[in-house]
Order: sequence, then structure tokens, then C-alpha cells
Amino acid sequence: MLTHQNLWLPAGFSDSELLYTFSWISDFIVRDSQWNKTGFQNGDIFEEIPGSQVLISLNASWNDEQRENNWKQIYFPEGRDDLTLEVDGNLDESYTLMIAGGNYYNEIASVEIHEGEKDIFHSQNGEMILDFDDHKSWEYTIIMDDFRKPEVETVVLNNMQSTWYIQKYSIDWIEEGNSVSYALDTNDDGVFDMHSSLDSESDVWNISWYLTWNTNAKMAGWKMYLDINNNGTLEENEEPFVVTDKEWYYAFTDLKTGNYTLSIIPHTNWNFTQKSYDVFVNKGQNFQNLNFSAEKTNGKSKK
Ligand SMILES: [Ca+2]
Ligand SMILES: [Ca+2]
Repeated sequence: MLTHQNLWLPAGFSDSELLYTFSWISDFIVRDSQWNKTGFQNGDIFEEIPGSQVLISLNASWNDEQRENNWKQIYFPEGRDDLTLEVDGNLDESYTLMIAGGNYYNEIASVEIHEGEKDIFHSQNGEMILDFDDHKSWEYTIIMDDFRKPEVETVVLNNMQSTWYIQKYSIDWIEEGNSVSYALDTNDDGVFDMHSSLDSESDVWNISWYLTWNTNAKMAGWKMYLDINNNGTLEENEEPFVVTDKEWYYAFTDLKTGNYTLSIIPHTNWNFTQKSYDVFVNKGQNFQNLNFSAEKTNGKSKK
């Protein structure tokens, strides 16, 4: 069982307390729903959120070689659900963010940031929402633990690829291997519309789910393909394709991390409300709701 050392957790830390620790130089600000802020910004310290305190290491150094000493902390005697954490890049660096709530520990490590970029996080027990600055691309590590429950394992997800979608990790803490959900808000409207499970132990990952329909017609034997060259047609010699089984289920397995366009070839007289998906497949990600929904366009049913 993996355990962390609670390096940033003060002795006697109570259930209600909350501590954010940030390594290195970029600005680091917590905001509440009233837009009060506490933290470090443009060389100033703010403590606008009631009860909050900012702390900085005594041996802090702005010298590049000694940056590991540059941790900064924001402390709340009472954790709150409305807190959002923001990192504002003011130089090129790779930072680590540690969040110790009274009953959980979340960490995100190896996050690259550059001057002018902004990353936003929301954290609670068993949940992390990540809204990275758009159009960056790198791999990061996320660690989530419920240290009040020694019987559950720490969740460690290495080599996750950043995406410009808002990402939400949710853990269902169960003794025999935690269940990890990974949701995406693909159109920035605040609603997580793409859902997946995540297998942190797996080296292969999948796109799969079902065809749905508006009649009693059988939806087995429909051809789905990955449009690798993005030309809207299937080149059977060059592109992966599968047909739906008798449960109307399809699956592409053993995929590598990357972008895929998933398309269906409609049968005659069928209309698809959604004919393709552009998806980024992350490490260990298994999609749960890439459904294709079809309706007949005339009365000549094949059922
Ligand atoms: Ca959405
Ligand atoms: Ca093609």
C-alpha cells in the first residue's frame, strides 16, 4: 500500500482545517464565492477571506538553484466548499500543489506553467477539478488520499496528459481498489458532458459504448471506425473499424493516448443526431457515454 508522508500536514491537524501548499515562484491565490482573495499576487500578500492566513518559508529564495525552498502556504481554520485556487504563471517553471483538507490529501505535481498562464483548481475529499490554461500540453501526476481511512489505498495517476477541457477526477473510496471517474466539460458550459472510468493500473485504454435508437430495429452490425486521416470516410485497409455486436455495443481497445475521431457509417434511411466524436483518449481512460443516437427517416423499417 502506498502512503504519503503528510509532509505538509501540521501535527494535530483537525477535520475542519484546510492547508494549501505551493512550491516555487508563480503567484498562488485562493478565491471564495464573494471574490475575496487570499494568497500571493504581484509581490503582495492578501488575506481578504475571513480567517485565512498566508505563510511563507523563512528560507525562501528567489535564486533558481534553490527554488525547492520556495514553498508558500494558505491556511484556513475552517475548510469551505466555495474556494477556488488559482496559479498565475510569472515565469517558466514546473510546480507542485498540495492540498490538505482535514480528511483528505490531494496533490498535483509536475505542472508546467509559463508567464501569463492561469491554472484553476477546486479540491475536496475524493474530488479534484482541473482547469488548465488552454492549449498547453504536458504530462502531470495526480495523487489523492483519504488519510482518515487507512484501509483505502492512495490513488496515484502518473503521466496524465493535460487537455484544454475542464477535467474532474472523482474517487469512490472502496477497500478493494478505488473506483476512479474522469469527467470532461468539452464545451466550457460548466456541465461535465463526457464521462469515463479510469484504470490507473492499466497500460491499455479504450473507446466503447452503445448505439441507441428510436425504434425496435436491431442495431447490431453497424460499422464504426476511427477516422485517422480525418476525411470523413473509412479506408478499411488503413483505419481501425469494428461492427456493433448483438447488444449494440462497440469497442476499440488497446489505444494509445491521443486524439481520435470516432465515426459511424449510417445505413440507408437512417439519420444520426451525432455521427462522430472528436475525443482525446487519456491514459487508462474508458469512455462511458460515447453513444450514437439514430432515427429512421422513412417508414421502410428493416426490423
Ligand atoms: Ca459541457
Ligand atoms: Ca478516413
